[in-house]
Amino acid sequence: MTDNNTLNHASTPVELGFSMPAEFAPHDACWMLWPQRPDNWRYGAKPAQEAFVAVASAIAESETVFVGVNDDQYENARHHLPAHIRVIELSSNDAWMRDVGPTFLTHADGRLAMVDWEFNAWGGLNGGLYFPWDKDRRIRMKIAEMLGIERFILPLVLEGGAIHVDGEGTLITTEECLLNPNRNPEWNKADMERVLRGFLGVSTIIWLPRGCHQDETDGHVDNLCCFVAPGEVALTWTDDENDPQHVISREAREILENVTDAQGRRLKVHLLPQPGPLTIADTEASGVDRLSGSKPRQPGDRMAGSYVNFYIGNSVVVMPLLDPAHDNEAKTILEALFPDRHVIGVQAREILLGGGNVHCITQQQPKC
Ligand code: KQY
Repeated sequence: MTDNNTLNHASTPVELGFSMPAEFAPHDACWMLWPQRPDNWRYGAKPAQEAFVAVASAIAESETVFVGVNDDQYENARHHLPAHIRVIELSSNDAWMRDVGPTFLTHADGRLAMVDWEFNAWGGLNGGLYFPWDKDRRIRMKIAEMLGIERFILPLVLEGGAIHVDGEGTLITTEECLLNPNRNPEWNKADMERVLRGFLGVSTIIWLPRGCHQDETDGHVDNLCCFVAPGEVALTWTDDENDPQHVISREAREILENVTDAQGRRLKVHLLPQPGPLTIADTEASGVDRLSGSKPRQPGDRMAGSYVNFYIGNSVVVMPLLDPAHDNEAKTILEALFPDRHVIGVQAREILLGGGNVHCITQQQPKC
């Protein structure tokens, strides 16, 4: 296997024939991590572990699921996860595989590769969510070793949840995240577009201004908006003009309805109702250890709950259940958007309490 830093090479992954497929293209597997840190997950992560088991089990209905676990939790994870889920020792600082895992690339000749971005725990020492993040930074390299695939190293801070692609040349992201000074202060927008084109095989980049209100990732697009098919996106939505999310979703909708994608199509925008608004309860905040260097959880804080944060598997869609007042409506919409897949709702408030949701804790490995 080559340790291939393409910045020092003549060819980019795209020049070599690689590109990033859409999430709705066929998968070989899904990768996850096991939650355990008590300063992010309440009660020693026991309730979150139950939710992760439910997500892994739902995804495993249609693809192989690997769950990476720190050694001190290995036996516990192996005990709680069903036998057909592949539990491997893989050290991490937390459990956000979307962000610390590989961005996989495929080649028409059947090869799989990955982009290994830089990672700084969502903002480094300038607003990042924990310190250190050294184990997280080694995850992509270890997965490349396990799979024996090429790893294109790119020293651009980017988390997987910050981008969505349609596999036909279009990428969606947010300025709030990618252009945030706590990620890549030395990169301008044009530099960034150049490397995204060269590494992912996209030609059209749609920049939305901001992600969801109070999203602690600095506005990951995967909580706001995602592709559900070529030329079609889902967007989190509230009609309540007094809710700060309304203006964020409205400005995104205006952009999405007026852009042309890489194939020259106008996008069809499907609206998913926003759950809640959801806030952290006293009993939930009090279950989280207070340690210096990690983000405190305060009672009453608004959480960035969104039904857009779902995972598209081979024959399932795994969606977060977050609010009995809106869960059924959101599920019905997703069922109409994915008529060939079984939409499975998973109780996901415990994942949201940790700062993300189903999409953030999963990473698909495409079929080659
Ligand atoms: O939403 C994500 N992609 C990750 C959230 C990280 C939260 C860490 N507390």
